[in-house]
Amino acid sequence: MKSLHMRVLAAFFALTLSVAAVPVQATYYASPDGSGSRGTLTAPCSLDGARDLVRKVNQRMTGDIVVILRGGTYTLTAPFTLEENATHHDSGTNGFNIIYQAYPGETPVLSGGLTITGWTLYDPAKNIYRAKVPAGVQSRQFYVNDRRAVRARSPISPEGWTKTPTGFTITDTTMQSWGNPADIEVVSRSSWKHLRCGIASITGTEVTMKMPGWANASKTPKPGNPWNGGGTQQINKVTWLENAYELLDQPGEWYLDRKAGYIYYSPLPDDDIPLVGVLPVVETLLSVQGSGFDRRIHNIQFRGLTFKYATWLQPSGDEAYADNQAGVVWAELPPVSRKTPGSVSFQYASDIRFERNVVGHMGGAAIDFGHGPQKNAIIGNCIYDVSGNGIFLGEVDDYKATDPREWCDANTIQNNYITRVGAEFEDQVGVCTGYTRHLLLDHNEIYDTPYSGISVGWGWSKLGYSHQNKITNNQVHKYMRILEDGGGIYTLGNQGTAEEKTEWSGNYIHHSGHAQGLYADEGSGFMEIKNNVIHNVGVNWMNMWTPSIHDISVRDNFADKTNVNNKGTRCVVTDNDMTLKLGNLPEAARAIIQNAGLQPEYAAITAQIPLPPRQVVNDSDNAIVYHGTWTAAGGRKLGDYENDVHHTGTNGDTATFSFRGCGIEYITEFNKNEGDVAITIDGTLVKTISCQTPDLIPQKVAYRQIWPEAASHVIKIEKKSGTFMLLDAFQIYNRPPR
Ligand SMILES: [Ca+2]
Ligand SMILES: [Ca+2]
Repeated sequence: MKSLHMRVLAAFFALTLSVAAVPVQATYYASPDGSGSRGTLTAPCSLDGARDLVRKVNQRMTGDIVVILRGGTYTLTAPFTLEENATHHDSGTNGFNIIYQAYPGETPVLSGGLTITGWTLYDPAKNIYRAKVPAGVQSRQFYVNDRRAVRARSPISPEGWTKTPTGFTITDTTMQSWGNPADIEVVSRSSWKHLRCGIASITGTEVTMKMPGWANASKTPKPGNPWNGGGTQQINKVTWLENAYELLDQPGEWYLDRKAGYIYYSPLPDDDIPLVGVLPVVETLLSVQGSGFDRRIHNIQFRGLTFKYATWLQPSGDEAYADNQAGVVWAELPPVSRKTPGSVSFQYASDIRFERNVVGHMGGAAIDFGHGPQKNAIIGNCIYDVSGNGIFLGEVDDYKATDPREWCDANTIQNNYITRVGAEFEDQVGVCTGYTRHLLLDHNEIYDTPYSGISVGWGWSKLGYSHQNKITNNQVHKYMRILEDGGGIYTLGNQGTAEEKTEWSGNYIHHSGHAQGLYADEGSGFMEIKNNVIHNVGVNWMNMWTPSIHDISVRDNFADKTNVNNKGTRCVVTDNDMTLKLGNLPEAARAIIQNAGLQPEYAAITAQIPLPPRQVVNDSDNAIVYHGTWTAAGGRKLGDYENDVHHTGTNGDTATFSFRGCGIEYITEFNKNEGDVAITIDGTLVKTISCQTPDLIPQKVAYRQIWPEAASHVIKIEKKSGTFMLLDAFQIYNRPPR
């Protein structure tokens, strides 16, 4: 075993040296159960212990210092902290780096989660299980089988709620006797905003809300530029109620009774019993902090680390979640702008490299670089299942900064895979920046978001120092699934000068909800938008809706429709091909599509996301290959999965889907005008099924095949008869059903 380790290690260092050709001054080892102060391979220390060893030798560095983390879970009760201040100096020196990286072939996980076991069946009629949690534990998220559970909630749009200056009057007189009324949250969707505010008390039919959260969420502050545009959206209606035991009535819902110290959960059909859950209880997992623009933290790198399970508790308190836009909220009175914090947090940081890490199951934003970040590189990370933004770069309140030391400048965000962000706060996006200059935002893939994919800039106006950013070669798809008034790529505020413009090019934007493709919002100016491909988006492929948007050139793009909204000033839309057909792509469009998103050497990072027991792949997914005369039909309101299907009326048309798993389901509508569908698996015709029924049955599992082991397979469906064949979704089984 040891000799194998040594061989792996020798190969690893040979690689490190040959690639980097940088001398290594010292190497230390940490492990989850490490202790002491030797920090060797045979006697590793704790993570804090390794950092303390570095502190003794990093003031006059002669080479990089490497801290190697062995695999396993580092359970945190406080952030792992690196600092640059009067007391501690954790930066690299003399231009060398301090590198925290995974031991080759192993997976170190920094976790803020508390494992919850000891579940007993509490309410057999409702199938609700219960477990004890330590006194005082708080969280807003809970996971079973690596799957985010649903915080117990009401159905959408509960009846009988009427807004008042201090909250609501309600018609339900039983609510005042619920167990913990002061833990209930009102959740409201309002165009591009997602707002939350806690209930302070319920007396009879009078609901009083928490302050100052209610003041900021019920009448949106309107201080104008640079804080807010036409920001009139606010809590006017209740979209749903959340966080009461009385709302726990669906499989997959959970509730934490923090007063009594119990957590409740109703399992999904494929959860393992006995249950094992994880409750994130730490807000910040990694804290890398300088202490000012002249005392930055710098020259530290992180590679191959996994950060998992963090929470963010501010929305549970009196400040609530008074959304302004994209994860920036109003707090305090009079209101100030505040960012959703990152669980992986870098403040006053320069020359940081955060590369090939995994950040998942986060309760706020995943990664935040605040307070004048400069020359940092966020590269090749896999970011998934985040309550807030995937990456937040810069600040929204530094528009007055004229000192270049204070600017967010020259950062790189490249080849990151970012998916299922905004899981709790639906206004949050894949990558969000405040004011920023010389940003390279390139070759990222952003998939499955409730609002915009990328949001660059702030301020609704000419103010600020944003300048010459490059938003290039990104793929953004399945975005704007829930909210409205956003885009695949969205900018706010001025972005350059006539000589030095911001550029959007080579991006591939497709499959949105009710949304714009490309969206230059208020104040956006001095931009060149060229060579992008946009299809299957909800509204315009290019949106410049008001005269404050200025000096933008939109040319040589490809789109599948002619919808452009141009009310900007000196904005030119010309020489675009708006006749794009997916089945017959021009070579230039095909090249843009091929090139956009993750580069080949980063393609494998997507596989680091833990698979749920099952996974639905909607008919809109571009992994499904359609052959023939198919039509994508959205907004049918017939009970389809994600309210859409593909359909064809031509016998012999096919849809083919390659997947890895141990089971597959073909999900479609059954109806009277449908006929036979032939199912082929891995090239062999396995069955011909009839989809004809007298009455419509949506989301019908028409075919299911289960194998004992996961492997790669191809399923093909072919129309044989009837007026129509439909495809609503496929469902993959990642493990056999119980
Ligand atoms: Ca419920
Ligand atoms: Ca569907």
